[in-house]
Amino acid sequence: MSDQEDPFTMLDGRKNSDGARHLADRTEYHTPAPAGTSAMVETTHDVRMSTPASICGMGHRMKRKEDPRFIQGKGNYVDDIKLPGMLYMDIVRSPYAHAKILKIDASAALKIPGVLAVITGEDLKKAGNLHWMPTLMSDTQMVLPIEKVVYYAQEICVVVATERYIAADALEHIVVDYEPLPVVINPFEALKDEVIVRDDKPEKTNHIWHWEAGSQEATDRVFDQAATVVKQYMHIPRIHVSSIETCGMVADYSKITNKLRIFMTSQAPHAHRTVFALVSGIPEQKIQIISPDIGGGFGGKVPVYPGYVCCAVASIVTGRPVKWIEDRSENLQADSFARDYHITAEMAADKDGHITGLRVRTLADNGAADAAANPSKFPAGLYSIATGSYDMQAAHIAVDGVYTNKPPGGVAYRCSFRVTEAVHMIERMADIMAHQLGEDPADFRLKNFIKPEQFPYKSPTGWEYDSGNYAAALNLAMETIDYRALRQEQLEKRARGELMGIGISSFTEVVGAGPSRDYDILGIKMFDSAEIRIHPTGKAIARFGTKSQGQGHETTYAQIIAEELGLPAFDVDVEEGDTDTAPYGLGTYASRSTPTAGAAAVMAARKIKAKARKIAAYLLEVGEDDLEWNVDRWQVKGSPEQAKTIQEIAFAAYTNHPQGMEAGLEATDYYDPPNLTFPFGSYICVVDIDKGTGEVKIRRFVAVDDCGNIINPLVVEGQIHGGLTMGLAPALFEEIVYDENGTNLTGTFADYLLPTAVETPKWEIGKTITPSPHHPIGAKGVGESPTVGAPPAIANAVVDALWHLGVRHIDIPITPMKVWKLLREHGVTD
Ligand code: MCN
Ligand code: CUM
Repeated sequence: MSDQEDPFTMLDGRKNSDGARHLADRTEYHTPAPAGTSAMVETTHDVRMSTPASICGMGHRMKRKEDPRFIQGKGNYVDDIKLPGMLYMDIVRSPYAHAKILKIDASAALKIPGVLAVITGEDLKKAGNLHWMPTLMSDTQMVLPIEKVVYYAQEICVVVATERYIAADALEHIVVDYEPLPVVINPFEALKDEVIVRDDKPEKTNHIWHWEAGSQEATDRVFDQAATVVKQYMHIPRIHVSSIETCGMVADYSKITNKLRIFMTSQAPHAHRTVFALVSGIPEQKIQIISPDIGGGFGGKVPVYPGYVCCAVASIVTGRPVKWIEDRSENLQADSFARDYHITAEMAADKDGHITGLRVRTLADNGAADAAANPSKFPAGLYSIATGSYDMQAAHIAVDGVYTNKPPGGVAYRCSFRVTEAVHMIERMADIMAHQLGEDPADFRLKNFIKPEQFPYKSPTGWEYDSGNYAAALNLAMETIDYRALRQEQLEKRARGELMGIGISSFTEVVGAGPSRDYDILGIKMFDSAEIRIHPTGKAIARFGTKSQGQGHETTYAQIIAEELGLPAFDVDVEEGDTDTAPYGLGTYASRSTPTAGAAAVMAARKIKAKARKIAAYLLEVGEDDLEWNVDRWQVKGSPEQAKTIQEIAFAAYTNHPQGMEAGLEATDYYDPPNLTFPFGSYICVVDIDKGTGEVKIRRFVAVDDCGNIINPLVVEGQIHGGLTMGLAPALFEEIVYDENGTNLTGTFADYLLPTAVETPKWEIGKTITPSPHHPIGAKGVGESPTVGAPPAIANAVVDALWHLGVRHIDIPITPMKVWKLLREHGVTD
């Protein structure tokens, strides 16, 4: 699509179709911070550390407690679960993206020795309308189809057999008669409603919803008065989470106890249990979901996919444990798809080069169901953070969702609920504006940043940013990379005809949902939880409503408790993921664990500390007010030799506690954050472009991140290294491509490119620390920041190298072929 064409005119005047969620009430998006949050927060480079190494509280570079089992191959993943009498399930998938199903003939398959059952959509319907399931966005999705298929590789029916190979072989003996239907893949075409993807719905339209944030009137006014306006269409393509572990389940239904025990690759086991209970009618206490070790989630293991439901049903039908493990190409073709936003953005600036306004129209290609993982009131997630790190008067963001014949998309890919798309757009627009004005992109940003004294900052789309110091992060990145010298070098190279570019991304992230008044998933409020139990000998177990997929929670939660109670982190075991034992929580995604469950750990520890004080006062025969806390003990003010350590107090809690007090030393906290946290960073990328091949070589990449106070710098650095590589991937390599029939052309890793260590540059990382004023230990989330921040730094660097030739924009992934063609179009040869 050319830059001049505005494809969004076809959306003009579109209203919500009946039945779609209407979300135009802008007040819903406001997330005011609580009264009393401090305005200015000091930024430093130092990690706070207040406990000795023997305790390993916050700030210590403790090695991850979980790693000995992972690096020795002793992890316990779903596919490691083997139960007596276990059966195996495999799935017949559609070769068509859109077709009527005329007949499914399983008779030959059922004759194969070892095949015990074939389950179809009709069977699920008879079992209580289980052929449909709700998506996280309150849409519906077929579990198994009865009338027609709506995407390539869609689940048609499942085979259950005594061995995995028998199940796989039996698939070929199931005969399905299809009648192909016209396919719609392009979302703009889909808006014409010539082919209806979801004719199960009364509305008979592919348009799903319309959503807005900010003020259109105020934005129009600002644009009318602007000195400069830039406009750009961009596409952020569909990509796919490629965790080392694919999705899978072992379902174990017992006819004796009537209990359904499920081992599942789930980022949100409690939420999944509730949804399973509501949809199936099985009493919730009879469902136990266990998320064992997970080999990477990255958002792809938030939704429920049809395979999970079929596996659970297969166990109920056969009365035996059933295992289902996706293979790599199934995973790459059928689920875990993210992004696919078509964006037209306009930015306005005044005569001094101050940004005044932003206008954004977006078409969200959701595929055949709106199965995005977003909070319920936010069909486009937190995309309205789109004004980013810049202070401006007005903004208006409009998004429309549409169905196409692709697998359900919009899932998540280390994205913070659509913040990746927003950050890519605003950081590209900032660069385009700077170049258009002839200003240096760094100076342009420094001029337009929200200033430290403006926090808490109210954005024109209704957010209240908790804290930030954007200039500090960018200045540090510029110093580290020697920005001014690079600009000089670029001029010299350009004079010699060499192509070198410098790209900046100064992003603002938003993570940590709740607050529960605004954030829920299918009505379940987004808080999170921690439960701490200290045993008589002073050792502890802590359980959480979140679920690590590799983020190191077993270590970092223990460090939070160590910080608060002085119990050595090695003495605190952390458990997550078993719904029978962990307190209820919403799971791990959207970098929410630290802002929510991490805060819950602090609050639970403080409840314990308060009880410990009472016990210490009793043991020391003093008043509670005479005591003060010192690292790991309550001591008498002015005579520190009179003290009781947390271990002594724990022993007394079971052996010698005051009369009238409950025994034991434990506490639970359900933490509902007052606001989200707003981590940020500034990344600078230097690229050299090979004129002969179009290859982009990343020469340097400096990343300065700010996630507030840091619990474990080693873990945070690991998150940033991995996250940056996951940001490099969509910038240069990854894209799911469908042909006009809706067939996935990138269904193997030969076609769907992932960066390896060879393609990955040396990440140079740094930090500033601007604590969150409302989080009890001043921490913000960090898990997704680098993946959100990196792609525009790389894209900006490439365009920066080519701007003088007349190149204004390149869509990601920036492949050598795209660059090579652009160079030729702009008259550059070798
Ligand atoms: N941390 C810290 N100090 C801070 C912030 C975080 O020490 N100020 C630590 C935390 O204690 C935690 C880790 O960093 O151990 C990440 O914390 P947080 O930012 O709260 O994010 P979550 O734990 O909620 O993890 C979710 C996030 C998301 S949404 C994706 S997607 C992603 C990511 O984490 N998926 C991952 N990182 C991943 N890393 C691995 N190895 N595997 C995945 O699937
Ligand atoms: Cu947006 S991917 Mo993470 O939220 O699991």
